[in-house]
Amino acid sequence: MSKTSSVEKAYELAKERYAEIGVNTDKVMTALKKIPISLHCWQGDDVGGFESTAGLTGGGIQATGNYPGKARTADELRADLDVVYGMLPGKHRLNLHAIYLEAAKRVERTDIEPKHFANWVDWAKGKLHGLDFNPTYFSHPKAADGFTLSHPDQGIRKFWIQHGIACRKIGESFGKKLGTTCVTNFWIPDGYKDITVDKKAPRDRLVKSLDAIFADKISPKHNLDAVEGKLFGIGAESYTVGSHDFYLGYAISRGVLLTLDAGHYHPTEVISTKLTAVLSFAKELLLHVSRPVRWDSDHVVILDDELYAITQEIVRNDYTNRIHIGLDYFDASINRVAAWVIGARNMIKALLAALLEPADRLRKYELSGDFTSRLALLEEHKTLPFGAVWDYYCLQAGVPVGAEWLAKVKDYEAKVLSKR
Ligand code: RNT
Ligand code: ZN
Repeated sequence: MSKTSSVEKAYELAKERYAEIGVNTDKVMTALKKIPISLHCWQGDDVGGFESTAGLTGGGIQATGNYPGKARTADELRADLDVVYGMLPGKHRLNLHAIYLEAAKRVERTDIEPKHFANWVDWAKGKLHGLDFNPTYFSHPKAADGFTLSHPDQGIRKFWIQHGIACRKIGESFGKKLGTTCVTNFWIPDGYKDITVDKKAPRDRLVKSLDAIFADKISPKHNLDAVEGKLFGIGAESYTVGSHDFYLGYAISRGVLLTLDAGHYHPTEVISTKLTAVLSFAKELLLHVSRPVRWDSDHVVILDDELYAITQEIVRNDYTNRIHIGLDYFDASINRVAAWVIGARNMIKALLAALLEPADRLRKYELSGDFTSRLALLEEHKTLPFGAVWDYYCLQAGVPVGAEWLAKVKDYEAKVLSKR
């Protein structure tokens, strides 16, 4: 039997099994096609960007590993991304950082403009990718002491406010040019390494800086702003100005999006449990799906319990229009293209698994107090032939089925990446 016909046959059988529990797999695949994932550009070059050759410095984040073949130019990064998107069923977005600009001469962060991202926009237009954006508040001399928007020095704060304003304009231009809303996400590293006496003043300054950045109204059709909190960073272990609680309050009071990064909480705290809580009050969320291993390590996203839990929460509560899904990890210890593909395919797979759930039935059991049936069905559901639906979904989309993609990435590595 050919691979194609065995995938089709397995799908027909799987379709019957899901129909038994009231799930229509064809409808599920149609729904899945409509959910874009925003791929993070920074997996391709260890968060280096093209502003200088220094690579990632400061910010309390770190890409570890020295696997050969990282992208050195925007053209190389786009070529790598084309390979990645070719392995993913569905149409997906790209999440850019300000340091991925293209300019003949160094442009200061306060002065960046849409024109510095023209090649990205042309590429995105041609390939039908939406674009998202991030100001870069690290890898810069003015961020070297670990403070940016909450810096005690007014001049430095002003510099970073200007950067934020410039970035929102770039986000707006993406939205306008591509006809799909750009989410511009603000994350800053500000914090202290050791016991902090005045935890209030930096937060007061951060509120003011953010308010100044967001003062100009931009149509939400073109650009949405998001703020991302975290618990700690390397060198900022004791105090983070932009903590979760800080940004939860900020986002809700100002009507901007809150970003939840899976690696930004205490080790046993998960973001999946927060979605319904935050969306009781906030309009929309941005997710940075990541995998923390003992710390905010940004490992490649795998199909683990938390990934399933995140997608179940999104699907069960019909949040696909209120939650923007982005990935955020950077592993430099394995083939970077493969790292992208593994994480992104897992994200889509987990969404598929969640869509295949007999949610109405489970809800009825819960409401009627039949917790026995709830648990029984949840457990039985885990071993239904979800892989057969996934394979068929890939086949239909014209992308590699199963581990077929790996040979293609190895081939690309031999022909392109290893020559860098
Ligand atoms: C850092 C944040 C932030 C970055 C990117 C590169 O802890 O997660 O989102 O990873 O901006
Ligand atoms: Zn993040």
